Amino acid sequence: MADLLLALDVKGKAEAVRVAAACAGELDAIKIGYPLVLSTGLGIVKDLAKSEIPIIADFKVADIPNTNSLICEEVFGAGCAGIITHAFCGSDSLAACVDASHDHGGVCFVVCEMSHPGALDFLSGENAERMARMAKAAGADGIIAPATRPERTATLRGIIGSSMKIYSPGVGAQGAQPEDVKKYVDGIIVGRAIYEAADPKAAAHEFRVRAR
Ligand code: U5P
Repeated sequence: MADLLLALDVKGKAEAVRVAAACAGELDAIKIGYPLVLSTGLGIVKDLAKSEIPIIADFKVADIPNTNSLICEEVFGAGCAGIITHAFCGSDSLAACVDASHDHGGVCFVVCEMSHPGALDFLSGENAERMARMAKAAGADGIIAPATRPERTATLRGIIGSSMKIYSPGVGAQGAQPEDVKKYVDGIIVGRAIYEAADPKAAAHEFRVRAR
């Protein structure tokens, strides 16, 4: 049984609020990222707070420790409940993100293996497994692993164990189905297949039921 996270990659406050309101009651969290925040500013977090579900900032943080901490301060100061970071900058950069998240009462998820085909160049295989081990050692709350490669997500689950969460993108527009990964993960992340649907609430409802 997996939660449903909406990847709200729309542009502008009006569209974001429209989709979030339409999906009310069907979502367990909303994931925001650069497309939305660059078009609206971080104030969008307060605008989405009416949804009364956690807002997770997918900023795939990838910098030196001090900069990572400063980014976390802004994200959690804006009202986000969680942040998604990269791990490839190394254990000190990752620790800065995890620690800053926890200092602000938030959670930190770590990208280990990405869902798109190009992930096979760097963000997969042994690199992903090393990053999963690093995420566990850093005390991260969870990892991001691909619904498009369920066998890889199963492998990463084996590395982190059951005490950390896995959120999994790639369901819908990228071709994966909820049934592919739901037994390995705590949440599926769905974007276009919900926010581009003629009836986003119905689409969200269907994904939520299928993820259960
Ligand atoms: N995302 C991925 N794959 C990853 C990590 C994150 O797709 O490995 C994010 C995308 O940035 C997007 C969402 O926000 O998950 C998937 O959207 P969609 O393909 O369902 O539209």
